[in-house]
Amino acid sequence: MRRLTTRTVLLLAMIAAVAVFPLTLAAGGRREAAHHAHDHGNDISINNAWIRASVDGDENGAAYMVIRNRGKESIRLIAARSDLALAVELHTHTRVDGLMRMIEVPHVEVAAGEEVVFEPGGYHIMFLGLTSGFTEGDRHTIDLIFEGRDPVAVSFVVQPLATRGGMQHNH
Ligand SMILES: [Cu+2]
Repeated sequence: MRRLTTRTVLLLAMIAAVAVFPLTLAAGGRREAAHHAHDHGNDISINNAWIRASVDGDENGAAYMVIRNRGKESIRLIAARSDLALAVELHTHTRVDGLMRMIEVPHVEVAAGEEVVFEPGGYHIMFLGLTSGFTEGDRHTIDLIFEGRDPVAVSFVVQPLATRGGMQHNH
Protein backbone atom coordinates (compact mmCIF):
# COMPACT_ATOMS: atom_id res chain seq x y z
CA MET A 1 0.00 0.00 0.00
CA ARG A 2 2.80 2.34 0.96
CA ARG A 3 4.82 1.43 -2.18
CA LEU A 4 1.78 1.99 -4.34
CA THR A 5 1.30 5.42 -2.86
CA THR A 6 4.94 6.33 -3.53
CA ARG A 7 4.63 5.11 -7.10
CA THR A 8 1.44 7.15 -7.56
CA VAL A 9 3.15 10.25 -6.23
CA LEU A 10 6.09 9.69 -8.60
CA LEU A 11 3.71 9.17 -11.47
CA LEU A 12 1.83 12.34 -10.59
CA ALA A 13 5.13 14.24 -10.38
CA MET A 14 6.08 12.99 -13.87
CA ILE A 15 2.71 13.97 -15.30
CA ALA A 16 3.06 17.38 -13.68
CA ALA A 17 6.56 17.81 -15.11
CA VAL A 18 5.40 16.89 -18.60
CA ALA A 19 2.39 19.17 -18.29
CA VAL A 20 4.41 22.14 -17.04
CA PHE A 21 7.10 21.86 -19.70
CA PRO A 22 4.92 22.71 -22.73
CA LEU A 23 3.31 25.54 -20.75
CA THR A 24 6.75 27.04 -20.14
CA LEU A 25 7.58 26.72 -23.81
CA ALA A 26 4.30 28.36 -24.78
CA ALA A 27 4.90 31.26 -22.40
CA GLY A 28 8.40 31.71 -23.79
CA GLY A 29 7.00 31.69 -27.30
CA ARG A 30 4.51 34.40 -26.45
CA ARG A 31 7.22 36.58 -24.91
CA GLU A 32 9.31 36.17 -28.03
CA ALA A 33 6.37 37.06 -30.28
CA ALA A 34 5.62 40.19 -28.26
CA HIS A 35 9.26 41.25 -28.37
CA HIS A 36 9.32 40.62 -32.10
CA ALA A 37 6.30 42.89 -32.61
CA HIS A 38 7.99 45.61 -30.57
CA ASP A 39 11.07 45.42 -32.80
CA HIS A 40 8.83 45.87 -35.82
CA GLY A 41 7.64 49.12 -34.30
CA ASN A 42 11.12 50.53 -34.87
CA ASP A 43 10.62 50.02 -38.61
CA ILE A 44 8.16 52.91 -38.51
CA SER A 45 9.44 56.45 -38.32
CA ILE A 46 7.28 59.55 -38.09
CA ASN A 47 8.77 62.85 -39.20
CA ASN A 48 7.61 66.42 -39.71
CA ALA A 49 4.69 65.93 -37.30
CA TRP A 50 2.70 69.14 -36.91
CA ILE A 51 -0.78 70.37 -36.08
CA ARG A 52 -2.33 73.33 -37.85
CA ALA A 53 -2.70 76.25 -35.42
CA SER A 54 -6.32 77.19 -34.72
CA VAL A 55 -7.79 80.47 -35.78
CA ASP A 56 -10.61 82.06 -33.78
CA GLY A 57 -13.76 79.98 -33.74
CA ASP A 58 -12.22 76.82 -35.22
CA GLU A 59 -14.23 73.79 -34.15
CA ASN A 60 -12.12 71.33 -36.10
CA GLY A 61 -8.42 70.86 -36.77
CA ALA A 62 -5.90 68.77 -38.65
CA ALA A 63 -2.48 67.19 -38.11
CA TYR A 64 0.13 66.21 -40.66
CA MET A 65 3.27 64.09 -40.78
CA VAL A 66 5.42 61.82 -42.89
CA ILE A 67 5.19 58.09 -42.14
CA ARG A 68 8.19 56.09 -43.30
CA ASN A 69 8.15 52.29 -43.32
CA ARG A 70 11.69 50.91 -43.10
CA GLY A 71 10.39 47.36 -42.68
CA LYS A 72 9.97 44.52 -45.14
CA GLU A 73 6.19 44.33 -44.82
CA SER A 74 3.58 46.95 -45.53
CA ILE A 75 2.01 48.68 -42.54
CA ARG A 76 -1.44 50.13 -42.03
CA LEU A 77 -2.33 53.17 -39.97
CA ILE A 78 -5.86 52.37 -38.82
CA ALA A 79 -6.53 55.10 -36.27
CA ALA A 80 -5.20 58.04 -34.32
CA ARG A 81 -6.15 58.63 -30.68
CA SER A 82 -6.15 61.84 -28.73
CA ASP A 83 -8.32 63.68 -26.22
CA LEU A 84 -7.80 66.94 -28.15
CA ALA A 85 -11.14 66.48 -29.90
CA LEU A 86 -14.42 64.65 -29.49
CA ALA A 87 -13.57 62.54 -32.56
CA VAL A 88 -10.32 61.85 -34.36
CA GLU A 89 -10.46 60.41 -37.88
CA LEU A 90 -8.15 59.65 -40.79
CA HIS A 91 -9.05 61.77 -43.79
CA THR A 92 -7.94 62.47 -47.32
CA HIS A 93 -9.13 64.88 -49.97
CA THR A 94 -10.87 63.81 -53.13
CA ARG A 95 -12.41 65.66 -56.04
CA VAL A 96 -16.22 65.53 -56.05
CA ASP A 97 -18.04 67.41 -58.85
CA GLY A 98 -14.97 69.53 -59.44
CA LEU A 99 -14.60 70.45 -55.77
CA MET A 100 -12.05 69.11 -53.30
CA ARG A 101 -13.85 67.42 -50.42
CA MET A 102 -12.57 65.69 -47.31
CA ILE A 103 -13.50 62.06 -46.83
CA GLU A 104 -12.75 59.61 -44.05
CA VAL A 105 -10.55 56.63 -44.97
CA PRO A 106 -10.55 53.31 -43.07
CA HIS A 107 -6.76 53.11 -43.10
CA VAL A 108 -3.62 54.46 -44.75
CA GLU A 109 -1.24 51.84 -46.07
CA VAL A 110 2.51 52.41 -46.27
CA ALA A 111 4.30 49.87 -48.46
CA ALA A 112 7.64 48.36 -47.39
CA GLY A 113 10.46 50.83 -47.88
CA GLU A 114 8.03 53.63 -48.79
CA GLU A 115 6.70 56.76 -47.15
CA VAL A 116 3.33 58.47 -47.15
CA VAL A 117 3.07 62.22 -46.71
CA PHE A 118 0.19 63.77 -44.76
CA GLU A 119 -0.11 67.39 -45.88
CA PRO A 120 -2.69 70.12 -46.46
CA GLY A 121 -4.89 69.10 -49.37
CA GLY A 122 -4.13 65.40 -48.88
CA TYR A 123 -4.05 62.89 -46.04
CA HIS A 124 -4.54 64.33 -42.57
CA ILE A 125 -5.51 63.39 -39.05
CA MET A 126 -8.85 65.12 -38.56
CA PHE A 127 -9.96 66.54 -35.21
CA LEU A 128 -13.72 67.00 -34.99
CA GLY A 129 -14.99 69.06 -32.08
CA LEU A 130 -11.86 70.51 -30.52
CA THR A 131 -11.74 70.36 -26.73
CA SER A 132 -9.42 73.40 -26.83
CA GLY A 133 -7.75 75.38 -29.59
CA PHE A 134 -4.25 74.73 -30.93
CA THR A 135 -1.76 77.44 -29.99
CA GLU A 136 1.38 77.96 -32.03
CA GLY A 137 4.45 76.43 -30.37
CA ASP A 138 2.49 74.00 -28.18
CA ARG A 139 3.19 70.30 -28.40
CA HIS A 140 0.61 67.52 -28.21
CA THR A 141 1.03 63.77 -28.15
CA ILE A 142 -1.11 61.72 -30.49
CA ASP A 143 -1.20 57.93 -30.41
CA LEU A 144 -0.94 56.38 -33.84
CA ILE A 145 -2.52 52.95 -34.10
CA PHE A 146 -0.98 50.64 -36.68
CA GLU A 147 -2.68 47.33 -37.40
CA GLY A 148 -1.33 44.54 -35.20
CA ARG A 149 1.10 46.74 -33.29
CA ASP A 150 1.39 48.64 -30.05
CA PRO A 151 0.31 52.32 -30.23
CA VAL A 152 3.06 54.72 -31.27
CA ALA A 153 3.03 57.97 -29.26
CA VAL A 154 4.15 60.88 -31.43
CA SER A 155 4.75 64.49 -30.38
CA PHE A 156 3.21 67.03 -32.77
CA VAL A 157 4.14 70.72 -32.75
CA VAL A 158 1.53 73.37 -33.47
CA GLN A 159 2.43 75.64 -36.38
CA PRO A 160 0.46 78.14 -38.46
CA LEU A 161 -0.79 76.95 -41.84
CA ALA A 162 0.69 80.08 -43.45
CA THR A 163 4.22 78.90 -42.60
CA ARG A 164 3.81 75.20 -43.23
CA GLY A 165 1.29 75.34 -46.06
CA GLY A 166 3.48 77.76 -47.98
CA MET A 167 6.46 75.45 -47.65
CA GLN A 168 4.49 72.49 -48.91
CA HIS A 169 3.06 74.18 -51.98
CA ASN A 170 6.03 73.90 -54.29
CA HIS A 171 4.29 71.94 -57.02
CU1 LIG B 1 -10.62 66.23 -42.68
